[in-house]
Amino acid sequence: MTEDWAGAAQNASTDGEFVRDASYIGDRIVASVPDGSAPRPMPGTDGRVGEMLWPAEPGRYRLMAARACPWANRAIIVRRLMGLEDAFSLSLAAPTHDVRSWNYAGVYPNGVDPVLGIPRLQDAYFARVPDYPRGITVPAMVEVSSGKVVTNDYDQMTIDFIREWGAYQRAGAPDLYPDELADEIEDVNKLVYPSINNGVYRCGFAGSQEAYDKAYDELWKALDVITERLETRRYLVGDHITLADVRLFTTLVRFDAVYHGHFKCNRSKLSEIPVLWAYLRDLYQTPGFGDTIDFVQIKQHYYIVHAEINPTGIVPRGPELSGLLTAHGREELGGTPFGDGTPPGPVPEDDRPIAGHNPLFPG
Ligand SMILES: N[C@@H](CCC(=O)N[C@@H](CS)C(=O)NCC(=O)O)C(=O)O
Repeated sequence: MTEDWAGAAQNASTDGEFVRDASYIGDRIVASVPDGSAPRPMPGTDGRVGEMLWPAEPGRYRLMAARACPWANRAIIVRRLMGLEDAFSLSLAAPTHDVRSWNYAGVYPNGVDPVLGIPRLQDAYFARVPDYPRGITVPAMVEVSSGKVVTNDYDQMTIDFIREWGAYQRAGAPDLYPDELADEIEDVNKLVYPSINNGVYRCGFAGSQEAYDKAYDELWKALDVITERLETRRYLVGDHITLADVRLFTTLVRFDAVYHGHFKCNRSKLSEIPVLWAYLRDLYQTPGFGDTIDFVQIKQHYYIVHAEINPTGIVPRGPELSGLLTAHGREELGGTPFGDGTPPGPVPEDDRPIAGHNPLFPG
């Protein structure tokens, strides 16, 4: 495990390939927990961490996130699209951190999360599992009353926001994971997750030229496939936004600002690929997507926390990103962003990215 730059969530194999630690506190928060009071072990298990069901209850949990992180960004976007702001609150960690991972210095009064009263996210992990040995990662759902992490499984968490919190979603929330499209959404993910979402990390954290070359080739091959798919269709799956678009968006939106340079994903910038650049602008301008982004925090996080890759810690000023707001013309491809649903309303003031950190919120 590498402990020097970002805690323990990353690993490298002997041939220099970046290997992501994908094990989680994988409890789930679900619409109803069978017989009786929660939490209860899932049927057929002995109740080890990662196998409990918790009930979806407004006010019971807090989403621990950070603007910088693409995996947390998914949870922030889905919470907003589904209108779950009143169901669970949002905590946003500072963009940079040391080996003890995410903290609240400079973000909340006295550097303490105002609801949980903790200075570091690790306190919620240790409350659940003393000496928790893995990465202290965002996103995580924490039970407010006990201060314990319930789950940090970013992917299951977002699916559960969509499927299990229905009673608390806003009227007009889109179905981001329709039954009839779920298989296709997961098929797309078989390419997007390893080669693009994780692919950029595999380029950036490669420990050998061979590992980097392989990751780079896979990334660009996958981006070419996705470009071709998006040439004739407005969205990745079906004719409105789905979880597939959310998953891809959080990587694409960071691409020119971070992955192109910092992670050496530099065959070209996204802004030089007309189809992908238009797709990104389309999503960016869709309520719930671009309005969750803080480019300053994103750049600070990657360029400062990854001291191994960027020892000077200098954060680049560019790129100029106001082009994200230009017309994209993708309406012509048909489809409507929210299908039978409606867009979310304006971002609640407390959840708004800092003015000047996003072209949608000029300083
Ligand atoms: N760990 C999850 C995704 C979440 C994740 O990696 N979050 C990163 C930030 S983008 C994190 O919290 N890193 C802090 C740490 O490892 O200490 C996975 O790899 O599947």
